[in-house]
Amino acid sequence: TSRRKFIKISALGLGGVAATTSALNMFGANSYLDELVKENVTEKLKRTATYCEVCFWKCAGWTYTNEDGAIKKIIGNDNDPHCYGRLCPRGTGGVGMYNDEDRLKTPLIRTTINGEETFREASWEEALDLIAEKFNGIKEKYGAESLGLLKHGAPGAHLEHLYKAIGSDTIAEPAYAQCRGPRETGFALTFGSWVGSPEPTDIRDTKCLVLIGSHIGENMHNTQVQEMSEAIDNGATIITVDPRFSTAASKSTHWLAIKPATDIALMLAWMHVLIEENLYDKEYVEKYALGFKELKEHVSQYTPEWAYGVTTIKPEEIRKTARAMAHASPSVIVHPGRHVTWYGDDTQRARAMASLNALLGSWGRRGGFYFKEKISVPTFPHPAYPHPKWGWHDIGEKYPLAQMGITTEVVKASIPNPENKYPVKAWLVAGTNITKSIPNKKLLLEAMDALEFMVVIDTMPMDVTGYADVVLPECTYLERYDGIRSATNREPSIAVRVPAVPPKYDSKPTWWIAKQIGERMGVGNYFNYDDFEEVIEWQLQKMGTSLDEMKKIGVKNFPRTSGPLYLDENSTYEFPTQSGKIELYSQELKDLGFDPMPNYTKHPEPEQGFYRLNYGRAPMHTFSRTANNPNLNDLKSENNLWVNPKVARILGLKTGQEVWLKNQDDIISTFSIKVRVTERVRWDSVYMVHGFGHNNKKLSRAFGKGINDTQLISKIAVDPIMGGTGMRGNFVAILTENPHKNTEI
Ligand code: MGD
Ligand code: SF4
Repeated sequence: TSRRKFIKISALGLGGVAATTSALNMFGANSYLDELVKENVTEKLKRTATYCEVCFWKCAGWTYTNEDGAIKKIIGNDNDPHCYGRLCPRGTGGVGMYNDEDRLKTPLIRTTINGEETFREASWEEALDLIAEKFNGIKEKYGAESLGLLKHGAPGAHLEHLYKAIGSDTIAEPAYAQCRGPRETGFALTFGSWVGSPEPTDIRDTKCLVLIGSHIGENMHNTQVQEMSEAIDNGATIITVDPRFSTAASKSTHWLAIKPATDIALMLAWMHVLIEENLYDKEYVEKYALGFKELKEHVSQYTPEWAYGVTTIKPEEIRKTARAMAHASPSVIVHPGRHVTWYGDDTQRARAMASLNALLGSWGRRGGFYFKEKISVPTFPHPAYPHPKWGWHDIGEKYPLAQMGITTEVVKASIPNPENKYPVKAWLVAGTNITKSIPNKKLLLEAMDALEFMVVIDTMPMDVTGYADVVLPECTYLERYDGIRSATNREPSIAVRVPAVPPKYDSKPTWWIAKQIGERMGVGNYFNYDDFEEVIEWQLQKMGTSLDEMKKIGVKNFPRTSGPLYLDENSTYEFPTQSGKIELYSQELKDLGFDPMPNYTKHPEPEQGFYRLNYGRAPMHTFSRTANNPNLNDLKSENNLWVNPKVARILGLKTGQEVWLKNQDDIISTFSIKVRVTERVRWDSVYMVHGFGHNNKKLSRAFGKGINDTQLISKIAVDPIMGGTGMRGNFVAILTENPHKNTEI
């Protein structure tokens, strides 16, 4: 049998199955949230500074604990530009991560008992010794480069430091090739600058916000949602392009129910109208842009009438919306989106968005995109890192403009192949549930099966832990110090994360785990501290503050030093591109053999009886990480399948009915999902929220609830420019009979 057999529940050491009476009743989110609203005892509670880890907006907040050390609530920090004093429902419910009784409690080591693979509990000493021994063995045999790191979130930074100290740069995270990679590459090609997070969108001052598949409101990025609501109150025009009537669409002046996979066609037509009707920002384009003539010529053929045939959006609607954008220019934002790996031509779609913004003169303008700034955190002294012989860059060399590691390429490099120059032999997976976030599970399983060693660091017994040789329980963000948060914004700011309570069970912070492994691997000199508190204290002192001060204020704002927030119209500005100008025509792409300006390509369409599988977010959940959170699970415990009434009629489906899905490659969903019949989705697609359908029975609330979209994403359109994995070209048929009737799951 396979070494990497998924360990389900048989795990001996895990013992004591959680009582099902559960935290759900005692600590249900509704009653809990109500309690928070009513409770007004803040003065009696102690507050501790933190920043949130429930999603990656990293809002700063305060954790309130009572005299018994129990966490009573988490609220936003008023001085934080990431949240303006208000957390989203997930951030408020973050305490559920701490209280979840299903949490990983001790280190676990894979073992075989009576021919069955299982986990046994282990001490930290034993688990860390084993990791160091195996990692050192792989390092000696193949080189440190063969140690791969797949990470996401705060634990990643500590492990990146460990990896670089050992001599490996084989690092990747799904936040690039499965998320925002194409937009970073596309915008960098055009404006010379990443969009980054939080996006430098000046939404609060905008007069027109254009959302192309970006469902702000369901996608709960705190300040964006707050600023969008402010913009709506101020009378901004909102244009939403989405095949689904999203929450954002319901708040919009214009909802363009575009045929899926045709967005580039719409943007080419919009550019056509802006240029043909002389509505673009001539002065700005002349002063700052390169390649306008070529772009004008390129889009001259893409009339709204042509785009109508492709997108199903009426020509007058295309003209009207283009004029609305021009009317608001330059206080207009064609939002770059966030999860943008859709159809494989995603960098080009991002280029089209960037070019539209350039024509509208919105980059560097009030109500458009501001010039972001952050403050750099000094590096705590350590010896220079060794130079790896190869790393993520070489593994992804097929994709010339990849700017970060490509998870799927690391996966491929882990499957033995004599021609592979960059063999990866072990993985450390931290803060990412890769079996739910990286598509093409077949390939992923093949890779995990071939690995010589796999370690997972997580707070929860997520699906990915079932494939590990060693599982290490990290304590939650409320129980640990972490790196200083310094992100780009209008003004620079920093925030600290300080433990509000000691770690529950036998869990530990990743900074400690990294140091322990480092010491055991002979690179202890890179971890010259006993406690991470010392690192933060040293850095804060260098930044003119102190841990004491930061514990009191949580967030410190700094004045800008890089220049004004917007373009100074009286002076010249050099964009950080190769040419110093905004590149409407990209010589760099041309030289690499790609289209220098975006083109529309037709993408496959579902066959009879199949529907495009579209997926997105719910405001109370983040990917797969929150599904078992007692507070958030209580708000939404499973996903639904949105089905158009026309489809429901043909198939005889009713709201609430349980169905299964089969995709174009005959992959059948393990679990079922309940139908929601709604006009809000087009007849050619179905929709579900990502992150449900968990396979690990240890997740007492989330196991088997809803369908996991990733399972059905077996067909991937890879972006040839940067290696992103387009995931929206999968089609599903709806099964009304249980296909697993006689099988045990
Ligand atoms: P999560 O699914 O939330 O995100 O993908 P992931 O990074 O895999 O998994 C996070 C994991 O981190 C969980 O196992 C959680 O328990 C663990 N965790 C939470 N807090 C901590 C902590 O403090 N320490 C440690 N060690 N672990 C912690 C996200 C990725 O997925 C992204 S960014 C996007 S945009 C894509 N979205 C997406 C999609 O919409 N649909 C499909 N099908 N796939 C997608 N993949 C991508
Ligand atoms: Fe936490 Fe919500 Fe902020 Fe994300 S947006 S960091 S979940 S409070």
